[in-house]
Amino acid sequence: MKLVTNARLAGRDGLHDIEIDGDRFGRVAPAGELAGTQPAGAPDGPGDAPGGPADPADGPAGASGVLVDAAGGLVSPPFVEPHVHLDTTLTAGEPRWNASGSLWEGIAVWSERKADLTRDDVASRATEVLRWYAANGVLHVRSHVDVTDPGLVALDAMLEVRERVKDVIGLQLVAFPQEGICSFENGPELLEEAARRGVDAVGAIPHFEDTREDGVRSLEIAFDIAQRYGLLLDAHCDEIDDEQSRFVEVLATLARRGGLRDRATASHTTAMGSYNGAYSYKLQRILARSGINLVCNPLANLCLQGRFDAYPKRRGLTQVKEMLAAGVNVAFGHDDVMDPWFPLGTASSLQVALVGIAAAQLTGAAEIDEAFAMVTDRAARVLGLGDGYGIAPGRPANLVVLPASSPYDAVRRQTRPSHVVARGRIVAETPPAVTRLTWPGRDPEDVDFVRTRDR
Ligand code: 17E
Ligand code: FE2
Repeated sequence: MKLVTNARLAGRDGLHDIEIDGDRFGRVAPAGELAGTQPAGAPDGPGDAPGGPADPADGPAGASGVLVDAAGGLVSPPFVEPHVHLDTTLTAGEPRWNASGSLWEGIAVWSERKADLTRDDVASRATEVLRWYAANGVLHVRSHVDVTDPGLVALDAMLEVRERVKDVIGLQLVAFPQEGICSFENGPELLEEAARRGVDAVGAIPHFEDTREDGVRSLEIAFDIAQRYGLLLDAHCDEIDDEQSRFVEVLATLARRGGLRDRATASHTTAMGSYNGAYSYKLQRILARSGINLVCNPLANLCLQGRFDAYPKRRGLTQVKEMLAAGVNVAFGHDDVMDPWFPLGTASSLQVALVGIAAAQLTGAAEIDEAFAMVTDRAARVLGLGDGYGIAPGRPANLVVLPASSPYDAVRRQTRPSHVVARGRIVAETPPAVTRLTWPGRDPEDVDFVRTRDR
């Protein structure tokens, strides 16, 4: 039995100790109450760096060992990435830069790059970014994989990667028909072959199909495959600044009538940024009744959308605030790390949350907490993790220790986790960064961006 001690937990007063029994959580109790532990001296303040792993020589003899002393830092279930493309990652500029910055040019550039794919190329880029995710405390990742490739090269590579990383990261794969289902040669057959080879979810891209009818048909095909193979569904849906792109109502209705409900997700849904008030209101009800999830990808879509507008230029994002208020589960995703659609990123969920807050205007105190939930609990719901997620007895022992006093503080100061624990083992450690300020005429002092009053 090991312990994470002196943890600040969201929604609970005071500090707690958390038992870890092998790769599972045991009991959670107020600090010092579990057998063999001692309450640490009161931590000095929220900005203090957590200390652990404790020197074994410090531990009480014969008692449970301290795996990490969180020293009053925020301990959270790990971050969850609900939407990224790991087969395209780290290809920005190959074979050429996306000069217009539009989604459409991105798809054309990727189509050129796709011709050169090998299994090693895909696996090594995806693995590198998964290392970044783990270092940032993101231990569950849903990746789309382009299956509009007669050789399914990326798919086979990603199936192998999913197996190789499973001791640290739970990776879900979505068969994503980037160039269409109905509008691509053998599109339906490739999608079904991907289901047969073992993806977790089926995708679609109705707004990219040649006709509106093909768009509807493509969703019917995707739902049919998902249902026959017992898979989740996650479609790129209405990723266009066209107020007439309304496939999300079709997706939600198929999910409700077919019973897939919260096992279905509509990603991007950027046309919502252009819907009129009357239709938006009607849509809120359709989506809430269906139980589907939405994933908004603010980094990518703030950049991709509005490219064909003069001023005023539209934003092109999911109606995050309104859909949350209507009771729809909405999460924030990264979408891209350095590829033809978005050239930046370090696979950090806190960076996504910060940009999401600015993009969706989630600036109320409760809304900032909600944005943190959108890269943790809400994203876990998108993946359908159920009791495979969260700090509670019997669940997989995955957590992050953030040197922060609250989710608000973690988002604002963009604190990387001091410790990441996966399946009961420490897999990443980040020592605190210290900036020394030497103001002319004053003694040097350290600046950690914690508000003096919060110390
Ligand atoms: N493909 C697509 O259709 N949309 C995106 N945002 C990305 C790939 C990243
Ligand atoms: Fe995407």
